[in-house]
Amino acid sequence: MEKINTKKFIGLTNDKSDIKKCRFIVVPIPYEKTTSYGHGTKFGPKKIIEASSQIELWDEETKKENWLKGIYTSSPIKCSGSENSVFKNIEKVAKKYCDLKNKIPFFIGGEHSITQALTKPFINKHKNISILHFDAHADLRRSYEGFSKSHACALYPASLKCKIVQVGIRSVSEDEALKINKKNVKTFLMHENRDVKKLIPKVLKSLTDTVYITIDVDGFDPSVIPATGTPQPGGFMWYEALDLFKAICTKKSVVGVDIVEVAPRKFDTLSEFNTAKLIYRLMSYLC
Ligand SMILES: [Mn+2]
Repeated sequence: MEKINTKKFIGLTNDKSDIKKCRFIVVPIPYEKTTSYGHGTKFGPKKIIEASSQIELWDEETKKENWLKGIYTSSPIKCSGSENSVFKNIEKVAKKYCDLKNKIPFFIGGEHSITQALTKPFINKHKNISILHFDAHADLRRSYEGFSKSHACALYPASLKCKIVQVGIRSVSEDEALKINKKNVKTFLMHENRDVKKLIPKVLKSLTDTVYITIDVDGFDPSVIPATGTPQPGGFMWYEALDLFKAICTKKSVVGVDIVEVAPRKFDTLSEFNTAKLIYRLMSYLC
């Protein structure tokens, strides 16, 4: 194959990146407006895709060349203009890919607020969908710093419509504490669920059969992915998270994935490379 096109995920340039033949669609969404502490998530998609060209195409865990299933990388979604118009456009693009048969889109942020728009078409299409929410933060606020379309409110709208299963959570406001483990929201607080082997069956039981996965990279321990806007100590280590994701990807029907909140830093490629490797590994589990 030809190498390297740093604008396409894992540098694919041949017919394996044809949208008609591909199993996976990578959609860059460089949206950033409401980050409240560290900034730079709008550079996440570009840096993650650049870093992905350094991944070995033969996946050492699944022992396969999973890129052969085809990975199409779309051009980045335009994120300039009013918040409302950007969110409408993100929803429109998500619906387009949600409606394609036998393809799994991977949306790469950008800040977590985009999940509000991304999940809408999936919730509308799949009656019995649930969302796996991997994050340090509960993200269940109705609004934050005057914004309802805020990274801190990423899961609030979806929580009114479908089951949300939260893992990695270790930062919750008093108001959010009233919402966790009530109604649609099942929350596995990190400090109470330190043994991932015990956690996995509980998470599988809580999820429905059709699952959308939203991954805020701050769900990982900061030693795994340090470059993120609102870090919290004590998250998932690499293999703990992979064990969890592998169980979900192989036992559930995963219809869409988003990965958000990488805020790349100068002189550090760890976060974007590890995120790119995570995306390719999830694709491998889903093959
Ligand atoms: Mn978070």
